[in-house]
Amino acid sequence: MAAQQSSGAPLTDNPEVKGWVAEMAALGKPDRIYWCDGSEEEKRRLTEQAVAAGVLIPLNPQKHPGSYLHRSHPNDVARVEHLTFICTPSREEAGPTNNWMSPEDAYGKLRKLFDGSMRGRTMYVIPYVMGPLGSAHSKVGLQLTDSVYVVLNMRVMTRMGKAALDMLGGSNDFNRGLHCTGDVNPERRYICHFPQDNAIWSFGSGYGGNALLGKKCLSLRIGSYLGRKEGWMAEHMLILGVEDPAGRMAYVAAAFPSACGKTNFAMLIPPKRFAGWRVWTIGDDIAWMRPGKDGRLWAINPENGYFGVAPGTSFSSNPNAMKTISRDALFTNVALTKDGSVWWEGLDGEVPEELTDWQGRPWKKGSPEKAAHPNSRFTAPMQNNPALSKYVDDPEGVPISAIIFGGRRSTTVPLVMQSFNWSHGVFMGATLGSETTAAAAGKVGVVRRDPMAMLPFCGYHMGEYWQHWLDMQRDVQYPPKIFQVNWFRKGKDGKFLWPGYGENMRVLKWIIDRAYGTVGAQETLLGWVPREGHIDLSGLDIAPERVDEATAIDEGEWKAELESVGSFFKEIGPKVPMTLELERQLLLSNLR
Ligand code: OXD
Ligand code: MN
Repeated sequence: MAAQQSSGAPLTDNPEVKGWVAEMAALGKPDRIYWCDGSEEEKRRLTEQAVAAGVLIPLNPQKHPGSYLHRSHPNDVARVEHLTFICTPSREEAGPTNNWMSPEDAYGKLRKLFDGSMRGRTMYVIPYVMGPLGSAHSKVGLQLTDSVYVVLNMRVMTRMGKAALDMLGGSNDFNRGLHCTGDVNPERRYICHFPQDNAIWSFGSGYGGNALLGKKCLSLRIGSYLGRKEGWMAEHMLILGVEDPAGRMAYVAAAFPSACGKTNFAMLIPPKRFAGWRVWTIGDDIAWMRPGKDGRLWAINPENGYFGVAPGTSFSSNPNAMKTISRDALFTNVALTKDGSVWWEGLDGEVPEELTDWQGRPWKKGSPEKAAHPNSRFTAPMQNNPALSKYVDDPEGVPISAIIFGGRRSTTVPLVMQSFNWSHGVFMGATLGSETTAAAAGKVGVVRRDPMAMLPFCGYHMGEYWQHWLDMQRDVQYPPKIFQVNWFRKGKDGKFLWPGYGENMRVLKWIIDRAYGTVGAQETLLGWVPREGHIDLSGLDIAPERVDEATAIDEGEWKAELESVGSFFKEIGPKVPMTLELERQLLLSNLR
């Protein structure tokens, strides 16, 4: 093994950890090994090195204290679902919605790529915890990487450093994550998950979801597998707390497909009408939920920061996010202004005359090309969020009263609907659909089914995952009530029927009141919906007919919907739980 630098001594005596790191170093053959301790001094030093190497560009310290810009390789700007594999002994375990490779093939292929791939580079050892330090519900991971950008991002997104090794102690129960940016060649890019080994090997990408292994890879793909094995749930959900003027708190978890406004919803600021109400953020992307001793479902956010989509984020869409990224933030692939500030499409104020675009090229106002990449991101510590819940580090998490599933649908799905019971709620989640961007072009978009918003993130067979959801009811005496929402329904005029953003508070309040059983609803063939007077509309400047239209149910549209769900179930195959197919048939048989 190559020489270590002075801070390269292992920070643990754990023989399993040391043995694995040595084995992986023998494969990658780095020049140096560096163990991250997570200290402030280390952050300063690594940031300086990243700036010197051109990996980070310092921003104007007056406008963006402690913040930096990173430009990724232009071919490496998003998650790569087609290069993401679940490597289980049989294809059947991965199921029809995942790419599959046998562990043998995957290890064989990747070993060749990793062999010598860190020559001339430093291999960073990142010990990290997903979830509050010391919580019995948290998981320890170790990520090895050749990327200082990854180290600095993992530092924000996880509880990282010596504390993780201390929490692990002498245990062998840790996720083994190996990452190498390689030469970012898409031909040699693989994100491989080995659920049975609690291992992730990621090669050829430096992008967030592919390279920050604690996030999608461990917290969702491996997490969902572990959750089924151990009796809990890893979900693509935000968690928020709603506090009423009397100080009563209710916690809600909500799943929306990527880029449907989860971060905005998690940081919602109630409108004027709701003076005295507060929404507190627990998490904006991932929830780990488990049955508590008191019979309720309890949730923690495994993450420690936000990795949010920049375009569209502004003081009008999400003031809390803007405050969160006002300092100590890392920006990836946004545009740069002349005075060292960041810019993206949808930011408040005038479009600057001139910018440097996300690829470092000069850009002029009016250019047909976007200045910031549409998937450009910010990474920011959750402690910066003015709406951060004080329970975010609570080792037990928070009790969930309601679960929400939401997609982007211009027709069919009403503003809000409550399920009849748990299994009907699971049906709502399993059949969640969202429109592709074709909808933005004015046409009715193509609906892609995205069950529980987990299509790209479920680490095993989708049918078994649904069964696991159904089975959880047995272990949760007081299950959360389940709802479906749709902020994106359009009227005949092609315009959105509901104003969204902060006004979603009105829907949230109905949801919470329903969970407590303190507000009315109308039973329909498809679920419970609010009727006139049930949703507080005071101070909202929209015609009541628009709200009626937003909450209406069209039987013809639903017949088509349930038939399309039938085709989707056929794609998933014989593992679709009988309960869900019966739910579908029951609803269908009720319609004329
Ligand atoms: C996503 C994300 O793509 O959270 O869902 O980054
Ligand atoms: Mn996400």
